[in-house]
Amino acid sequence: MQPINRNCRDSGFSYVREIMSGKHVNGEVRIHGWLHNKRSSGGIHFLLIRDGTGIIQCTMKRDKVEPEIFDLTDRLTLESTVELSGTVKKDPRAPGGFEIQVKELKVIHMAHGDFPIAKKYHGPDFLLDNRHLWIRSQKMQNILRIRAKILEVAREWFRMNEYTEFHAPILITAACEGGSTLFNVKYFDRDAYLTQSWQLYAEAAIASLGKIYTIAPSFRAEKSRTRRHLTEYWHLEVEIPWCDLNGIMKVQEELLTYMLHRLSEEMAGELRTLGRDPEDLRRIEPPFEKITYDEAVDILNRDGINFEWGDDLGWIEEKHLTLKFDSPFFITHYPKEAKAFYHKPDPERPEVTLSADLLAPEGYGEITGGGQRIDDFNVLLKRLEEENLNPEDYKWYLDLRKYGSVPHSGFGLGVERTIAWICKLDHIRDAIAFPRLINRVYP
Ligand code: NSS
Repeated sequence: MQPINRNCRDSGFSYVREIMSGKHVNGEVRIHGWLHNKRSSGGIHFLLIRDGTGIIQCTMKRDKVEPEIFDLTDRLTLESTVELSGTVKKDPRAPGGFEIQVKELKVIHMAHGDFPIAKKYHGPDFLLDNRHLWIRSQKMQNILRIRAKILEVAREWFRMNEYTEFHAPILITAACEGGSTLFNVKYFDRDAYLTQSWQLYAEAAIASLGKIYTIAPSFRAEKSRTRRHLTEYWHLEVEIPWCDLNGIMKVQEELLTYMLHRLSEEMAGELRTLGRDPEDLRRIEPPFEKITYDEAVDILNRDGINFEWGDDLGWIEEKHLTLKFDSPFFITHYPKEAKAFYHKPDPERPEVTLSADLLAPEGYGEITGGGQRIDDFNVLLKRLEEENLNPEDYKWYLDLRKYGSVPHSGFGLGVERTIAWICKLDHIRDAIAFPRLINRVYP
């Protein structure tokens, strides 16, 4: 094996991405990577080499290399790792328009000949069992690169707008989003839980840091098998003091629009490969449409979907509503009973809350949930009791309404749900490398 510093930029190896941008045409390059695919015909081996920055076709002609190299390449198994050198040529027949005409090739590791993922149809369970290998596929590469870019540009927006990143504990003792989806953890001789949201700690931190955000895992013991629920997902959350419901919707509009526009600029190729026209993202502009929960219920009932006022909107209802839209839109003012205890009742109509969910269009549904928080001690205490939560467990959280309470709002965006919509995925599991689902914690 080679020393690890060979991956560094000054190692003498070129990156495939660079070559595919046309930088080295007619020049000599050295690359290293994995054998993504191979075919041979008429004394030529066509190798597709993947190096983590891209995939390039490398052609090896029998009469242009040593016979041993040609024979070795003949035996080269899929996913073997190699170093090779040759001349870069522009060739419209090659995928991406460039290829390397190989002069030398060295095998670093000859892979076992039984790479489980073949060029044929594999069912979803097989691909999930072999996820550690399936993430090498072109589809997963594209999704994972878009995922990384989404978080990169979100951080960019937070930096430009002077937010501070704040971290809260993962091991916690009080539910944020209701007890039914809490994961229990044995914490020495007592019980603890895995966090559902950073929010309650964020409400403490705004008194220290002002406007803050995080990008961190959240956990939900979701017992339902759906296309949009993970048990472990990444949560982008924001909390802002001196901010009301309208203010927090505005923040979401601006942040999401920035993210979508940046993606359409920087990830156009990857998006197209996944079936998403970058123009779909580029044309999205604030303000987003807003309908109230009441209006949503009216639409559903008018369209023959039986839905009772007070229930939370589920998958079927959201799918129905979002198929009517081609841009994200808010549903506001959910009933108290459909939302967690911390949502501030609307002073003008206390049976509904100052809440807003942002729904992705095209049948995808909720991608963010948030709104204005209760800032009054007594109102909060009453809501805890109404929800049968033990105020003792929330003592520190109640303190925040004793010492410098402030009108404040926040939201949480489900990273994988957002990716699923942007990348037009059928199932949320493909928005993360190693999905955790009700029946899956391996690999
Ligand atoms: O439960 S939420 O609607 N809201 C909260 O957790 C707030 N405490 C966030 C906040 O105000 N800081 O979840 C927020 C988002 C929701 O809109 C989904 O996009 C996502 O988190 N979410 C999930 N994604 C994947 N899988 C599951 N199970 C899941 N649950 C929520």
